[in-house]
Amino acid sequence: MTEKLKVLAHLTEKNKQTKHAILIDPADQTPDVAAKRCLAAVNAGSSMILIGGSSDTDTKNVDATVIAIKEILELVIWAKTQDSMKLETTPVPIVLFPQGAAALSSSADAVTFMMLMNSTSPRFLIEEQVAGAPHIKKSNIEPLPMGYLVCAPGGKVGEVGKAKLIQKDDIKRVQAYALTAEYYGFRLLYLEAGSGANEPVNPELIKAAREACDLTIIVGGGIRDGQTAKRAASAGADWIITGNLAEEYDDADELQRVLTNFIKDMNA
Ligand code: 1GP
Repeated sequence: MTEKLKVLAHLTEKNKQTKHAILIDPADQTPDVAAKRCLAAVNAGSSMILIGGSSDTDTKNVDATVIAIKEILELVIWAKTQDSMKLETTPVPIVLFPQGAAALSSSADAVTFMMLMNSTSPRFLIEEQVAGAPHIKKSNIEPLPMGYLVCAPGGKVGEVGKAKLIQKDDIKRVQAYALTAEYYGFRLLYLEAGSGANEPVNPELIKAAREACDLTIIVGGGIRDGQTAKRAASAGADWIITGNLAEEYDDADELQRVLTNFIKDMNA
């Protein structure tokens, strides 16, 4: 991913099919295990790897995880093409989804440069971003301008991020946030229910956001099967993120099968 804005173009590409991304929390698995899970996801058809977590991540474990994933994906590409000149990049971008400025890695392709729009704390609205921006510039990774909205139940990220949660029936509010995100110039809008949520984002909220703005809509939190993903996709999600799902599988072949079916069902 050497050209400017290449990852943003990949994320915002107009596509009838909803895409899947796997979220890896470096605090939950070793870099080696993370790399094997990512390989299974890419083989299953996932289109992006997100790296992040809301606690216990720092530059050291994020960096080690990104490097291990890059290595395993490059090896596979090399084995397929037998052409080391094509090793410059991996086709599936590795994107940081940081809890704050302290969890950045210069080895990634891009970073979601996000405002937790419904936070009540200046730290998540602007301060972490100001602290991280010079590091992003220095590492030459691509910033992806994103509005991040935590919806009920919200989980840990809602608590840590001091979010005034978007409730299931807050249709007008989610629309106002979606418009605000567009007017700020963000290109992506992430509707988050919280990792491990017992209920995903209400599809009605996704639909409302879709109608209110032209942004690329990303949805995650509590999505564990293709049917649930399909409901979010039909409501207007361009990307579906799953984190916990992959952590349930230690066997890479089994994970690949599960994710292959997930992606198939999502777009059925
Ligand atoms: C969390 O939306 C993601 O930021 C993924 O959530 O772990 O519940 O899939 P899950």
